[in-house]
Amino acid sequence: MTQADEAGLGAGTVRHTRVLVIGAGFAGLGMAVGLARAGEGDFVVLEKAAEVGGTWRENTYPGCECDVPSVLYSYSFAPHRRRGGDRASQPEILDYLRRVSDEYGVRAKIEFGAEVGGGRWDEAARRWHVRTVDGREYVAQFLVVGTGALHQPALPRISGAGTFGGPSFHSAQWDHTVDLTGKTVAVIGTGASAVQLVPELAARAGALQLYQRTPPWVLPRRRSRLSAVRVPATGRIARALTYWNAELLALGLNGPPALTRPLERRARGHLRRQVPDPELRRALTPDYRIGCKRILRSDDYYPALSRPGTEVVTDPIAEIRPDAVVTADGTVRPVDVIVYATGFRVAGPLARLPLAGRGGVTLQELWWRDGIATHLGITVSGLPNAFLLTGPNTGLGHSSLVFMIESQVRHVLAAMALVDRDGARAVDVRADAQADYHADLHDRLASAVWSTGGCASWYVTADGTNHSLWPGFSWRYRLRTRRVRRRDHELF
Ligand code: N01
Repeated sequence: MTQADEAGLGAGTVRHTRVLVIGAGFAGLGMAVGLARAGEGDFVVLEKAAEVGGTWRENTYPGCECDVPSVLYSYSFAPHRRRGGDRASQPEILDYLRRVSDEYGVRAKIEFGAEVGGGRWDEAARRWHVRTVDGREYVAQFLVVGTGALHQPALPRISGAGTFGGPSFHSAQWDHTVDLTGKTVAVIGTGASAVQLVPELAARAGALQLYQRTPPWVLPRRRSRLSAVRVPATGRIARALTYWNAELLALGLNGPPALTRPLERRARGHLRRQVPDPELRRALTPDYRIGCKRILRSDDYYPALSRPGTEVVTDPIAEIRPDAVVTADGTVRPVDVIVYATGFRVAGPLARLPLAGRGGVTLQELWWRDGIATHLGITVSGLPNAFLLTGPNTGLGHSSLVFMIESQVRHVLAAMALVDRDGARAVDVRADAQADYHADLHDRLASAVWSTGGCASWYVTADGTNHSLWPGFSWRYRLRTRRVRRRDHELF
């Protein structure tokens, strides 16, 4: 059966709506509020879980927080300013999203427990037909996909992993029934999740083994200059100052190595100050350019690694036994619990959602055939009236994804307005406009640190292509997405 067949719909009750939004995380909720604020009342949000929040509902590991200041990692219409510290914890962000969904009146528009199985474009009716896995059917003029980029855990293939006798789980699927007090815990991975959970575990566990394949660059936590000087700034001013401060980093990530050297010096100084043992320091010193992988910010990660009872293991893992992790040098380290802080399958969410566009060709078939290509990371030629939020190449290494989401929401609203103004029913981005955008994007990516910085990361696939990040300033993306250019689109 092809994906297009899978996307076919069965019989049953059908609900008609003008706009169907998939997902009620930051992206889907942002879209819902955007629609409501634009006076568009005829929309439905489908959410597979029983609550809003997306990644902030799923990730509950100890120490989980957002490393982007909350005033920026929140919607512009509801800046989240905190007292004491500029970073919000996971429960606080989840609470913020719940509040937004209530206060902006969009909760009533969300159908919970509605996992989408697929959709197909009906060319004659100019409508999307979407079905949930439990058989509910929807017909919508516009389809907005806000399923998120990072929610399918990646578990490494390690020989014997399945034989492990104790509890083992991924950082995004934390098993809160496991009491780690006094246990010997192995953490595999040293990315953004690990850097947050390791200090918590080091304090709680009896012993901690951190299996590091590549050391991350770690900077001290951002200090809120606003709270330091006690400026009675409004959320809006605080947000603007934080935004422009973050944008400076885009210069370094997209410029020559000389621009990021001061940051590397700062990170090395941080390491020197926090790790007195020269051998451990050597093991924790990265050998690639800062920014090539996500830059981490922590004041308690390095101290946790210097605690008695914590061991940083740099020898590669050879196998896992029922009660131990064995490294390539033959050392057998008994452990009680294994935590996989090993990241996510990047192409996962969209690859699993069959969306059949014009001629019954699915998004996945288009991308397998021609490679992953979009226009602005939002639209795909051949999928009329469908919009991706947090789509390919719209992630950021230096600022807040919420800014990108809001740019996308505005773009979707502008596209809908264009269709209405034109008296048309559908809009499809032209293949040549998409190809031009794609070529320019990948030209700009070629000189960015993610391609040239000498590391492997989830940003870049095995063939060296970056399908994850936006190169350059986020305000350029905002400007680029502000209008829907008539000449780049077919209206019908
Ligand atoms: O995952 P990662 P993450 N043996 O892919 C290692 C967002 N996020 O969950 O570097 C040993 O970054 C792997 O090693 P290496 C953010 O966008 C945001 O931490 O490939 N190790 C690496 O160290 C982030 O970028 C926040 O050599 C193995 C680690 O596992 C994204 O989520 C907080 C291995 C995976 O790191 C992903 O972060 C948290 C193996 N076989 C996350 N396989 C915010 O605060 C993999 N590794 C906003």
